[in-house]
Amino acid sequence: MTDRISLLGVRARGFHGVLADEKREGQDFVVDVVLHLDLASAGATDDLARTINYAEVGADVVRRIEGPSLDLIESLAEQVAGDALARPGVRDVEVTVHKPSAPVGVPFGDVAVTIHRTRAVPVVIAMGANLGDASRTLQSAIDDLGDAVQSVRRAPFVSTDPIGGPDQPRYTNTVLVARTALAPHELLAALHAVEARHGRVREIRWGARTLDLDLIQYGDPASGTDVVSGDPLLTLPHPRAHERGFVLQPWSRVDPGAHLRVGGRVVPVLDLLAGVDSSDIEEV
Ligand code: A4P
Ligand code: MG
Repeated sequence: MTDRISLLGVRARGFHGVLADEKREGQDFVVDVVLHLDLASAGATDDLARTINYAEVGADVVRRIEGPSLDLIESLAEQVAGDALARPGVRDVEVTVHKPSAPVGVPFGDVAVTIHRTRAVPVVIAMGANLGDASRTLQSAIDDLGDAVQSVRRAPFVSTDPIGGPDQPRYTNTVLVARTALAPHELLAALHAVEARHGRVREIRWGARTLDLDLIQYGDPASGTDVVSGDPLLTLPHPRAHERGFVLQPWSRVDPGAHLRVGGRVVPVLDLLAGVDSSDIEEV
């Protein structure tokens, strides 16, 4: 993706530096921020709500420059990058902090640090299949996810009784914990594309399928950074995950400390698992 918003040369007075003089007298800092995000829908709709308001980014930067004194401009750059990545849709950010009056001891034009940070949101994906060579399909689906996810860890494959739907073969299920730079709807689109590649058809609800990929959770409920959505096209967290042994059991194997938001509560996945019947679940 090449779309970006650049806000260059934001200047304010701050008190950052290692020397006592710098902390007392202060000096000007100049910050450049380059945000990488998808601007297509803002461009097509002319709607400010679908992009990032650069005035707000500028105000964040000034707040950080004028904020509590730091020793290093590296730390200031980290704070600015963290603020930018917390804005919806921002995948990547490049921040340069200039300190043109730094005590360098020789004549110089500018001194600056530049950092590049990528959003890496923790996500949980449940996988299921009960037609064809299910384990093989699941393994190749993980490979097909490609750049959509990073740092992927997979639970053991489990064989499970079908829940709901018509008479159908047992399922093979697993769970992935990973990180993504994609927005929730972009990640769901990537999951649907992988399902389609493996011949998924949607005819009967809860019917047999070559591959099912569900987004269980986006963000971390333990730190309150998870996305909660009642949108039927993408409900988060997944509305049935908390009662499904075929999700909870493998999830707890790959991440025993995991939590899931259930209504207003954030509950350890191991506690949820203890409350469901998982006697049908066998590792394969
Ligand atoms: N959708 C909304 N929220 C989400 C989400 N968080 N993740 C929408 C994924 N999709 C979400 O899904 C239907 C629509 O839900 C999608 O178009 C999407 O926009 P689907 O995958 O076409 O249909 P589905 O999987 O049949 O329905 P659903 O409601 O996701 O079913 P469940 O609850 O996932 O159950 N038994 C065993 N043992 N193992 C299984 O894996 N799976 C199911 C499916 C039933 N029984 C099972 C298993
Ligand atoms: Mg599904």
